[in-house]
Amino acid sequence: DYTPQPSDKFSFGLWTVGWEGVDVFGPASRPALDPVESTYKLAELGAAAVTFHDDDLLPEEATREKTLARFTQALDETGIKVEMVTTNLFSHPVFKEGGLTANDRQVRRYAVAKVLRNIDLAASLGAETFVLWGGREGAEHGASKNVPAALDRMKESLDLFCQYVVDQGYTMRFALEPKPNEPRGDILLPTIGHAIALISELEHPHLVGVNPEVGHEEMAGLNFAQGIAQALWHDKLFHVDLNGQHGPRFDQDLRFGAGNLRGAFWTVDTLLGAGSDKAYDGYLHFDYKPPRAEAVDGVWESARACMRNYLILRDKVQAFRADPEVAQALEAAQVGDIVEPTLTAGESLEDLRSASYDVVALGERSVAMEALDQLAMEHLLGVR
Ligand code: GLT
Ligand code: MN
Ligand code: MN
Repeated sequence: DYTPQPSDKFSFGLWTVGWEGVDVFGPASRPALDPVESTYKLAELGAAAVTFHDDDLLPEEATREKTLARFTQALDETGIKVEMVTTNLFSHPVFKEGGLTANDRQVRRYAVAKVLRNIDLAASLGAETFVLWGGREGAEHGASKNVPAALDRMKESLDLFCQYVVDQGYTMRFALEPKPNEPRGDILLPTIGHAIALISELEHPHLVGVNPEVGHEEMAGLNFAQGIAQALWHDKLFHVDLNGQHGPRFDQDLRFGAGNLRGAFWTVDTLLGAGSDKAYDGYLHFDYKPPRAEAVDGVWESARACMRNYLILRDKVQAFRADPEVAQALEAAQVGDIVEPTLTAGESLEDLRSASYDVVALGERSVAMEALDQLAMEHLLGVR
């Protein structure tokens, strides 16, 4: 059966189940949940870890110590880990024009201070990853943001955070979360590729990777599985936000498996290594929103479903990869041949240039990829 176990390493943002359904057209449709109670509930459902923004768990100074004590007690009692912590640099109006890259210098300094305080908290709870999602880092107007200077400020902040972690002897790593738009009209570091390119300009690039979210790449019309495959190739897939999305529209944050189901199949396949040696071994973190129409029962049903859908898809993917007919189809499609270098060691370019190529025959060759894909489809549809 598809009952999640802590060894599956499922993790949930406390803001996910805690979303009250506030949207641009209406107020909350559900009561606020106590994040400590949610931690017990997620443990009961089989999750291994939780994650949070400073403001999700500790919204005010007056109750900070008391809530932290209750929260750490919940961690002790359930065995739940805090694998990742992140900072809210987007809700308060102070961040309306950005946090780390706001034009206003005071805002930027306040944002850096808010992150630093939260890094200390993350370290004290043993979090391995610190996510930075820059939802307000961007613009609506062409002239309103000097993009190169904003990227300088992004780099400056990340360099400060990395140096701080090194100086404190913390072991956590940072993960940048790309998103193309929403809430800003256009957000800086809109895709996995943009984020990885920025990381290569940092002072401590080995401490910074990405936290791609399924829906965010799909909002940009991109293939999530291919995106995380490239992140894995760069050794930059430090974390992942799993959810569902129906193509390019507003950020839907559906439960994992909803929306683009075929995409979810290839996402799980890629996380498992897609038959190669580059697999993801971090936490499987769900960042979704239980639909506003649901009451509290639907919140827990959707959380359970995220994990269940992952386990079902893991089963399907493993069956696909173990199927002897799939092995033959992969062979027929020459999928394995691509690992062979185009120029053999010791060969010269002249060897390659002077060889003769039967271009007509090569142009007419079978690639047998529909047959391969149909096998995947049939595994997914449950008829194999
Ligand atoms: C916010 C956003 C998510 C990010 C979170 C981390 S906050 O809910 O929509 O995609 O992962 O800051
Ligand atoms: Mn999202
Ligand atoms: Mn996310």
